Amino acid sequence: MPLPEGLLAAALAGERRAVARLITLLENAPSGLAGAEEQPSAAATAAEIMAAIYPHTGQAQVVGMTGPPGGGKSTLVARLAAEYRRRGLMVGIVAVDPSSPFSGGAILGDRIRMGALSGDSGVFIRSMANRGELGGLARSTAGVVAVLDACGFRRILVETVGTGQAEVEIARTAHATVVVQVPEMGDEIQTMKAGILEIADVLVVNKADHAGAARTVAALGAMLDLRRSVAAEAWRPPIVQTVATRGEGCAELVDALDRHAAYLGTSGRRAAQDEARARSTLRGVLHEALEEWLLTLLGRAAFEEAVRQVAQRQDDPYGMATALLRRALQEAGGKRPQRGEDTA
Ligand SMILES: Nc1nc2c(ncn2[C@@H]2O[C@H](COP(=O)(O)OP(=O)(O)OP(=O)(O)O)[C@@H](O)[C@H]2O)c(=O)[nH]1
Ligand SMILES: [Mg+2]
Repeated sequence: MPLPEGLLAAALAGERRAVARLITLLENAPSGLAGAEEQPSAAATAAEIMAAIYPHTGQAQVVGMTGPPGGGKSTLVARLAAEYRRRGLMVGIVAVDPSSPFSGGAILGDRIRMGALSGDSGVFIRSMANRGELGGLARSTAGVVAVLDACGFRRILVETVGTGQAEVEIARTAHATVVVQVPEMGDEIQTMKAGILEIADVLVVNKADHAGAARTVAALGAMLDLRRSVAAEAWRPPIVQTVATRGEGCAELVDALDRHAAYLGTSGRRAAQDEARARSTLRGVLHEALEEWLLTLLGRAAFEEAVRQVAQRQDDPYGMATALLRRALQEAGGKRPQRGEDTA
């Protein structure tokens, strides 16, 4: 069943209730991919929703915000959103919470922290729990971002705790990644995973009202110089000091992000990024489509049996995958095409 016309129109016009409903619909929708089991569902499929919204996407600047727990990401996101609002832009905020069973409290905390924005119809806030499934996280985050993009939110801020894998996923979704650090982590910075600097387009030293901010800025700068002496890069991530609780440095942060966006455009990086994102999304959907097609044709029980046989080493994963694909092709065709038959 196609998406209700009224809902789509209201969401595209940026009406928050409709946007929220569209996101929920997308999250709970059957995939609707070709070959997937026909579900007697009254709801629109993810495929239908995507087909409706995708032509409207591509306008938003998506900014990932990552860093250690308690570093001030949520406070900063709220202030950044306020700064964007001052500049007349609609802002979407997606808070991804990685700690599954205990996420309720943290999400509630973020809601309260961002409370000042909740009366503003130009701001949309969505918290999502990462249930530990990285693929799922990436897919649903990308889905929410796509809806917000289509619905006119020109800046989308995605907050995630720096736990290693999650922020790499965010970096894949975002146009820019802001890595938040706090002062008095001198030793930790030395041992900080190189990966986190790799993904930083802008570095923030938040809680700059605390002692040691200058030392942290210097340490980060030294690390950037070290990296640049190894690999020549056109963009040197600027280091912005902020006091998120007071909103200090937020205009500078927005300016730095604008400069980065301009750099992406003029350097051609933006086009390359768009292509990389399209590639990874398409691969993800194809993967999902192929798996659904296979499970629909063979049945889940057959798949579970295959899993059991691989686990018990009666077959290897490649051999089993080949066997499953062959059987699915056979089922799909009703019969196996004989060699030369299709060329006759
Ligand atoms: N002194 C000071 N405190 C700050 C600053 N920014 C944030 N805080 C405080 O730091 C605490 C954590 O802030 P949050 O914004 O929740 O940090 P977070 O990184 O979102 O935390 P998690 O999402 O739980 O990882 C709160 O008590 C904030 O008020 C700052 O610039 N200076
Ligand atoms: Mg937070």
